[in-house]
Amino acid sequence: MNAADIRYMALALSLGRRGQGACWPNPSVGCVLVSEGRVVGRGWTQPGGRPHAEPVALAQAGDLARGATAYITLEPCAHHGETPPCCDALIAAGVARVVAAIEDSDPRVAGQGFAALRQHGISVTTGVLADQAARDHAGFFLRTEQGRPLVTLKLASSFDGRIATGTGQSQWITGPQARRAVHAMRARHDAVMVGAGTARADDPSLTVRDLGIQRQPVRVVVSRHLDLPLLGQLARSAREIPLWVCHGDAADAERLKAWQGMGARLLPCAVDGMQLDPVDILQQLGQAGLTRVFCEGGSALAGSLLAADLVDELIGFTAGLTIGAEGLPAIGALGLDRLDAAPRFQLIETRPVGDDILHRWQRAL
Ligand code: AOF
Ligand code: ZN
Repeated sequence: MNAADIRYMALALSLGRRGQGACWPNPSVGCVLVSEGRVVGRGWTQPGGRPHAEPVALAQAGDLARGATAYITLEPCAHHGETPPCCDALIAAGVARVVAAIEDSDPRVAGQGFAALRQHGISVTTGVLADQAARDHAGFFLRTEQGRPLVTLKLASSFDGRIATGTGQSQWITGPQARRAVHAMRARHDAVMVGAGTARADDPSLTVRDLGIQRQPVRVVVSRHLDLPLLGQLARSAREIPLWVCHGDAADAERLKAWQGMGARLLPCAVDGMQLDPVDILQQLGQAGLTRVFCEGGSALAGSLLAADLVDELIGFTAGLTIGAEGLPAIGALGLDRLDAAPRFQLIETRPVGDDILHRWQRAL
């Protein structure tokens, strides 16, 4: 590993991030081909998950791929899926060296990609910027290893952590720049998820607007009884943009039929006490293919995910206003007595966004 390896891998990682939110259930991989100190090919996993990153970069490089070094953010695949193995494509193109960030956890690949390359005399270096790659591919790894997607929990609140007044007024606590930043964050996730209370109170559309993206994230509403207005924004747009509803077994059959008729996909989930089991919600979403879910509250769903230790990244937008104790707290009850049992996160970023403060926190890996 040398300084150039790190520089080109950083470039490959930034390309890979471009596909986040658009490739599920596949990981969004980046690939850079370098020949004689010059970048001759760049690729990332295409919308829908195919083609993979490597054939895109190889097609760009053409004959210049012969003898080149390939920087790839994930071990190249070795399996015959819907496309031929990327290993075979790298071998056939005459690539001399492969630098990969991290091994693929898909059992169809899991080390076999590296082995195949080495068998063909290609020099393989692994582990370059592996920590960053583990973060970027965390959703894919969580799904293949634990069956659930990565969860980012975003909350926009007052200085004192409230998301509405006592009378339920919530629009708008944070400013237009923060809302725009939220749209960009939605676009980097496979799905946007809210609880039923938020869907009723805000009547959100949960779409990405004004960013010119090709593929809208799936909208997920968690509603045990499916008691949501059929004339709301979500229901009205269910034919154009996927809308999935997680519900319990006690949900009224007529309502289930009505939502299905509107174009929603129903995901029955296990009930745990008074609420849907957050572990099962995420398992169902994982089974349906999601790798990265952006949860925008409300307080009950946020509390239930946090209490079950299912939040991987916390994003706060904090506004310079105070609402007071009558207001609705951003996070519902966690049932904690002891501070040492409180979910703790590491600060990774803080910056002003318009008149608000953005802060991002990650679960320790
Ligand atoms: C790569 N480069 O850009 C991606 C890879 O269903 P398939 O046939 O498209 O294969 C999906 C698997 O391929 C996925 O589970 C992961 O192991 C790998 N993804 N591999 O070499 C890529 N997206
Ligand atoms: Zn591949």
